[in-house]
Amino acid sequence: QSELRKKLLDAFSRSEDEYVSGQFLADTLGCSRTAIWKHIEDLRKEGFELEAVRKKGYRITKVPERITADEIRLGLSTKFLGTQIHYEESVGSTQKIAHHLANEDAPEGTVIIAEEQLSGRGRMDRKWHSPKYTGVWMSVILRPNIPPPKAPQLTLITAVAVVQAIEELTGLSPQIKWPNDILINGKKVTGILTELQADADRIISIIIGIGINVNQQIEDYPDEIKNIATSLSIESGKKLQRAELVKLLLHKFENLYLLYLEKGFYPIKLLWESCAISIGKTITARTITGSIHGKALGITEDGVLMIEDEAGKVHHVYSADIEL
Ligand code: BT5
Repeated sequence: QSELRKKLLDAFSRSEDEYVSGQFLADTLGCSRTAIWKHIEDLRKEGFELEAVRKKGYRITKVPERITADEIRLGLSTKFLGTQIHYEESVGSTQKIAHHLANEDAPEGTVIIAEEQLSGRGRMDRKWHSPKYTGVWMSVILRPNIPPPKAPQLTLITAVAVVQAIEELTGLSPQIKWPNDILINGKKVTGILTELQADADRIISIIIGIGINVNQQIEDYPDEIKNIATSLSIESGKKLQRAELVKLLLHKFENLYLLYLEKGFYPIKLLWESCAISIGKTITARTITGSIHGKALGITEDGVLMIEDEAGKVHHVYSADIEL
């Protein structure tokens, strides 16, 4: 299949801006013209734009945008985040690769990014839908010198960075749903997955997975998430440059992370609270041990959610799914 794809793209490359006839393509690839039509449709699905003119043939008018390491490096203004970028067309999960690289002593700030994930994952082994060329599916390796119980703070730092990057790129105003969801108009546009490699008292590495829906349209979503998911393109009505978003995100993320290492969690907490939706509202938190219903008071200095139930008792919630 990839052999045929290469031949097809070579034929277009050689013809430069001229039309390439269906018959010529069929001869070159050694297949029928109907098969060529299917190949062309596949290219369209991958983001190529092609013009088809009767009697002349096909012409590529736009090649899809990519998020290769070079596209991200071009104009990247960070000090250490993204100095090492591993780019892949298709992977199981960028988290898995990141864990592997972290074990091989990859430096802090290493980024793994893929065009597609075949088994992208959320928390508790839930699935993360990561179709090709439409989103940002990436993992970042950090090695902060903080005690393991503080690791969940990194999820909140990441969430603020994602909000800032989306705001700057699109002018939209995303909101954070504790702990790891970013919503626009009540629908999920980003999920964050923070995983830890640690000893009892020391963090070896933190792997932060970030999935941002960028250019998907509603019909691209499977039924089970159609009503709960959205993308930046759906919300802004524009097609966006994913590499620009990644650069902005790495820049914002590095600034917040350095601020955190220098000044602690308090300044992050203030930023986080200013874009959180659940604070002050009555919510239900489903944890592994049961549900807590009450008013979300805010987060503690450690990033733990505080909920006051009807009897006035304040619960500290470390991990849960929130229903508003
Ligand atoms: C998350 O989990 O939201 C964390 C998602 C992290 C994804 C990134 S992508 C790069 C890195 N590599 C990975 O393999 N993962 C990370 P959770 O809070 O458990 O939410 C999962 C739920 O979100 C699913 O059960 C679906 O209901 C929903 N969902 C799945 N795919 C979605 C999508 N593309 N957009 C919005 N919602 C989605």
